[in-house]
Amino acid sequence: MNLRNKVTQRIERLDILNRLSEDTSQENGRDIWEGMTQPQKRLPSKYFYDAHGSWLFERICGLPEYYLTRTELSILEQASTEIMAFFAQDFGDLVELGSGSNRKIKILLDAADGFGLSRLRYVPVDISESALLEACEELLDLFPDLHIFGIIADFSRHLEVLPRNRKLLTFLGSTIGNFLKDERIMFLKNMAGIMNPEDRLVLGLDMLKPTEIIEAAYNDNQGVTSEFNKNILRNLNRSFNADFNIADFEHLSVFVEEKERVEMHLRAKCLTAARLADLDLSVACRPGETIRTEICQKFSRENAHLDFQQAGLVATRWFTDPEGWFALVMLKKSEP
Ligand code: AVJ
Repeated sequence: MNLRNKVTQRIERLDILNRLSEDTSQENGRDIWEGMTQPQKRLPSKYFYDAHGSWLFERICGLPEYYLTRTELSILEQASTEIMAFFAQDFGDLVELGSGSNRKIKILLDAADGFGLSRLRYVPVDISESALLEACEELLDLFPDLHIFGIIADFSRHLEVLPRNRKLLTFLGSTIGNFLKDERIMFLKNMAGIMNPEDRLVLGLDMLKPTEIIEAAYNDNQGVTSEFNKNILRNLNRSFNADFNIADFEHLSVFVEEKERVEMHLRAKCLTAARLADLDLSVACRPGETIRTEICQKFSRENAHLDFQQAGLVATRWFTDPEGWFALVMLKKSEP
C-alpha cells in the first residue's frame, strides 16, 4: 500500500467527537468554584490531566512504588481471553473510560485479534484531547483492521454521548476510587442505566492492603507524584487565568484509616492567595491549610459488593493477582 492510501485508510477508520468543546463557559469550572468555597477546599482530580499531567501520570505508572498499574497489567494478561470472549459471539463496542495511554487496551485488543478485530469498534473516552489523539494514532497503526470512535469528554458528566450498541465497558486503573461514595454510586447507577442486559462492565479496583505499601505508592522517592499533584495548580493557572504561586505549596499524601482511602492534598507553606480571573474567584490559604486534590478509595470485596448492589449491578466474575492487591471485576445489570 502506498503512503497516501495508508493515510486515507487510517483516517477512514477514525471518528472523533469532542463533547468538551460543546461545554458552555458557564458549566466549565463551576466544580472548581464549588470545591474552593468549601471549609475543606478541594479540586476535582480531573484537572490533573492536561497534556503535562497526563505525561506525569504515565511516569507514575512506571514507578517502583506505584504497584497499581503493573499489578493490573498482570491480571489483564491472565484475564484478557476470557474478557474478550464477549466479542466472540457478536459484534459490539469496546468502550474504555479514561483511556489515557494504550498499554492496557493493547492487551485486550491482542486477545481479540484471534477472531478478528473487525468484530468490534474501539471507543476510548478521555478528557485530554492530546492524549486521546496520540493514543488513537498509535492503535490505528498497530491494528490495521481496527475502527475507532474516540470521544473527548468528562465521563463524570457526559455519559449520554456513549453509544447504545451492544458493548463491553471498561473503567480501569481504580479511577473509580477518585469518586466520593455518593458520586461513585451515582456513577455506577448511570452505568447500569446505559447498559443492555447482555452488556458487561469491567472495573479495576485497588484493594485494601498494608498501609505502608499504599502510602509509598503516593509518596515516591523521585518526587513525580509531588510534581503531578502541583501540576493541578499549573493547569488552573493556564486554563482559568489564575495566579497560584506553586512554590507556596507542598505535596501531602496520607492513608486515612477510617475512610479506607488515600487523600492527596496541597498544603500551604505560608499565607498565600490566588485569583482565578475566568471564574471571578479569589481564594486565600492560611499557613498549613490544605486543598484536597484527590481521594483514592481502597476496596474490600464486601464493600464493593454493597456499592454494586445499590447501583443495580451484580458481579459475574472476579480476577485478581496472587496477593489480592488489585482486582478486575466483571459486572452486569442485576435483574429487576
Ligand atoms: C489514576 C486515579 C487511579 O488514584 O492512584 C496516582 C491517580 N494519583 N498517583 C490513583 C494517582 C496519584 C490514580 N488514578
